[in-house]
Amino acid sequence: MPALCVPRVPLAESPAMSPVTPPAMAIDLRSDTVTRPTDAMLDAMRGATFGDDSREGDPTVIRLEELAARRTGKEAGLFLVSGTMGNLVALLAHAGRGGEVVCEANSHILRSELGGIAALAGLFHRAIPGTRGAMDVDVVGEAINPSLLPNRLATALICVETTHNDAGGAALPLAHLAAVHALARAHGIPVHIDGARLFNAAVALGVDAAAIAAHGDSVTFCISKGLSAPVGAVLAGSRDFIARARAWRRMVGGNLRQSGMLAAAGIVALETMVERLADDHANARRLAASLHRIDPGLVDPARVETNIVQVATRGGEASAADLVAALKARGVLAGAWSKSVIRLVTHRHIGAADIEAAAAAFRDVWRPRG
Ligand code: TLP
Repeated sequence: MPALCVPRVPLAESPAMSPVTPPAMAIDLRSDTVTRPTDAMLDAMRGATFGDDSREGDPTVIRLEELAARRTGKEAGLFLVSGTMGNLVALLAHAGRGGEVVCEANSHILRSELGGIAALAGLFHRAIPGTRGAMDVDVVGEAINPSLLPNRLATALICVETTHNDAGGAALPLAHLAAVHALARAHGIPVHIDGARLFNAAVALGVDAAAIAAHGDSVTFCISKGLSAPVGAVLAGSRDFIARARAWRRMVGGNLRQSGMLAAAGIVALETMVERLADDHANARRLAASLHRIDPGLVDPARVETNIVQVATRGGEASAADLVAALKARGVLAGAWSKSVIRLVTHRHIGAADIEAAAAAFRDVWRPRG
């Protein structure tokens, strides 16, 4: 293993290190998915039930699904292994195997889910370019085709993503979500919200998650990102929709059995980890301000709304990938989002000192072009 990699398995042999102690080797800004469970989560997991989710049901999973439904203002919830499976099952339950889905062109569904929308859900998509992750509502209106024509598929679903990953963690304004939802409703088309970081969006907008989810017929959110649970996502929607989604989850191999242990961490995540996301957002703003001081072309601090900082490396001598390698050699793990963009994500294991150290490492490696 390279010296600076965070080990996948904590060094349990070392008596000084509890399973939740971060291996103090690197400042890991690759994603908030690297967050480890809290002690309270591990306690809850140890005490969890072992019912069979797909037979009589597991009481802890049922509690998580009910809690998630309440927090999103929906009738029912479904626990899944990942946000990607949540989106796939939502696509299938809304529109499976027929029709066209309107998506933002750089949405996670189109950019990072390996074409599951087509290969597995059997759906065609129409990509609409967004501004800060938000599709132009008039363009969405023009893209909608309410019913099947001899030469055009009917629009089966509209997807929106908030916070928007590729747009650097932008929280879509409520007015925008309301406008998309109203347009969709006028045509009888459902809206799915990919809210992998729904609670970051809620904290950034200063509203309850339900106020965002109200603008969709369904919503997925991840418990495994900034909320620190080890695994999982929840899909929420109407009771009928979730019953269909449960069947599709089984078909795609996502049926869960003794999953109370994972759900237990999710309950702690929802109950204790939402408000602290504001700290991650403040650290992201601090990081952006420090990088801006190094070179104003690197980051526009005004664009940092949540816990993601996108760093534009076009003005430097090195590619994003080379800079990521140079940062790694200085103990800072980052992700090359594209050839000329580095993504840095703040989370529970990143404190103010880490922000300063990361900015110092960046100052070391940054060589502006000519
Ligand atoms: N995003 C991951 C990577 O896949 C890029 C990350 O590190 O940010 N929707 C959105 C908006 C996401 O950002 C992600 C994960 C997902 C869905 C998928 O969630 P998982 O990883 O649980 O399948």
